[in-house]
Amino acid sequence: MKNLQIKTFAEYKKAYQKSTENPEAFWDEIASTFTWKKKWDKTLEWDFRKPEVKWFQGGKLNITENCLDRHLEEQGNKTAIIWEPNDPDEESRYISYRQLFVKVSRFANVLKNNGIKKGDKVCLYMPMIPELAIAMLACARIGAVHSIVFAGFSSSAIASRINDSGCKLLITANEVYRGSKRVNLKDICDEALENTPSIETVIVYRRTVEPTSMKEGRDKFWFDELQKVDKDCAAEEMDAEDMLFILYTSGSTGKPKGMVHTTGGYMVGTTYTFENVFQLEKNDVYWCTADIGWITGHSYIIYGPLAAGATTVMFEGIPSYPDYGRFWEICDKLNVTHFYTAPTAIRALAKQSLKFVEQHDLSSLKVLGSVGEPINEEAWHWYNDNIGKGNCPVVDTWWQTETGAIMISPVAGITPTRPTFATLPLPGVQPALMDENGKEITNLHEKAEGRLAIKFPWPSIARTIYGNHQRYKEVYFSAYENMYFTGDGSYRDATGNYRITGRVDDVVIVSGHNLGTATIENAIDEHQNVVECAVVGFPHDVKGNALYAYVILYDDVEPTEKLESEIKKLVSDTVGPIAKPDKIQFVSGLPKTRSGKIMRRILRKIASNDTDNLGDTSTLLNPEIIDEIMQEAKR
Ligand code: 6R9
Repeated sequence: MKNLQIKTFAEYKKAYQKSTENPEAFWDEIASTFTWKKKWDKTLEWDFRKPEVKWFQGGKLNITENCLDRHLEEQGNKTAIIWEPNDPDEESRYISYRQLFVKVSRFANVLKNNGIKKGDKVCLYMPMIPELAIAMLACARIGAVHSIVFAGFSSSAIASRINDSGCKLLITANEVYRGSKRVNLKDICDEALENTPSIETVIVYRRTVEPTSMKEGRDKFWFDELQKVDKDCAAEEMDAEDMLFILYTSGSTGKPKGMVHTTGGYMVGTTYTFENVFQLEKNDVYWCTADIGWITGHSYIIYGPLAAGATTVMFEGIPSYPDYGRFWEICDKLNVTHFYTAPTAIRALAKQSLKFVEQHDLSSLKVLGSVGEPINEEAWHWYNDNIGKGNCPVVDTWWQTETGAIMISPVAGITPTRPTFATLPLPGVQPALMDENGKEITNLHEKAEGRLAIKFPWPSIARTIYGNHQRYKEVYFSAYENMYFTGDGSYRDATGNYRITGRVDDVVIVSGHNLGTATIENAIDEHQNVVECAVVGFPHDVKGNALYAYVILYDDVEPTEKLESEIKKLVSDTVGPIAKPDKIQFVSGLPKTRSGKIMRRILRKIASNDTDNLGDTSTLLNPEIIDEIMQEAKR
């Protein structure tokens, strides 16, 4: 694989050109560097109109043989995962490729022993501990499909995800440490399990010594189960297009979308982009601070880095505990060379005294990465100057759960960076900037703004929405003919560099988490005193965006602070604490179009205190409501 790493700007250009002139030959060469049980017959078959995308058809493989087995001979003793606990006084764990291989194989046997077979769905609701990595790879080893639910989500969010894909088994931990807090995950699972008939077995890892409530016949302890099996587990033969995992992401309707990723293309896409964007060398230590519950953790803590044979850090805690120097302390302690985080974390840390940075030696750092939302100019410079000391290229990587792998990004040290720009598409990625008439803006030498689409398939594109191919077609393939629509707006400069300007749909990114406003509205509507509501995002210094809820109450209900906190709690309980609105304004009506649609554009402007030009309000049914809302807006 290493021989396919781009090493100069000229090589980047050459690779890019080849990838557009002959995408099949380009990806064939890359795919050939992996371990396949049988080579594929056909590189690509696609039709975005159906939509259908198939890569490496007929190829047989197991992704864990690529992440584990193939490294054993040459670097079995190399550290695969360094685990850093929440509490700095607890010991770090170093797991070599050989140890990880044994642990994964053994736990794969636990899954088998509990009746899990190829194609079965397994839900993981776990803290950031090595057992999460082990469990996900164990699923992949036997061809079971993992569906990881971020361990900050509520019981009803877990239940709906389990039910959507019909998971048979749930893996969780008794508790999780998060800063100074301890959260009982098992209790949250138990609540979810009241409404999840498909779950037959629950496997519980004991993260703490606290007593755990266990249901006879259903709940089993991780360690007890390990005692029952041996350590050898042959890797299941998977078709390149067999499902590897489902990961739920917010959409603009209430129901989250279960994005389906398949085995071969996802492996090739994540590994190729990992190696090229970050440019790791042999003894480097790579740390991505994302949670494995999100796509960034799937692709760039686990699959990409392990397939590339890298050392990947997993951190259990949060950036502010025990103090705001924790990230930098870890970089210093573990000699981190590559550090990949989100703008929301950078902004939060940039607000603190510089002494938290200066106390630690950051000289091991070589490359910095950013992902999850647009990075503003100030945060970019703070990161570049204070963390990178001006010596580390900042790779601003644009991509999505749906794209599986990085799409637009600098190649560290090789292609130019530019503050707030994700810059150029990686080889294999053919972006298209679309104007308001739905036409592609083809002149690459003139600056332009529009919506971002992709013209040609890449190997790690999600293949469908689980159980709802029609929705997949509507959301991604109906905005523009024969193109994938990203949902993002973008600006392109006269040298072809892209800057992503943000979502153009009803998804708001709060602290790097994608939240569908419809899901939150549904939660608020559940309150007995609420008639109707509308939720929008507004700019926030640290979180990037925060949520503003406009709520209509029944006539006989007094708007009180108590009611406000009840509504916040309701959102927190049904969606998760990250979805709690910062501001709630009680209103007597919402601006609506004649067809009954809430005009969120106006509500967004009011929430952002940007009311000089509200745009065209002539199509409103009730324009008078705007003055009322503006006068009482919460600033
Ligand atoms: C990987 C990930 C996807 C959305 C995406 C866009 C935003 C991600 C970005 C970025 C500007 C970047 N986004 N990376 N915006 N610059 N470098 O975050 O996936 O959680 O599915 O979010 O995040 O709006 O459409 P996901």
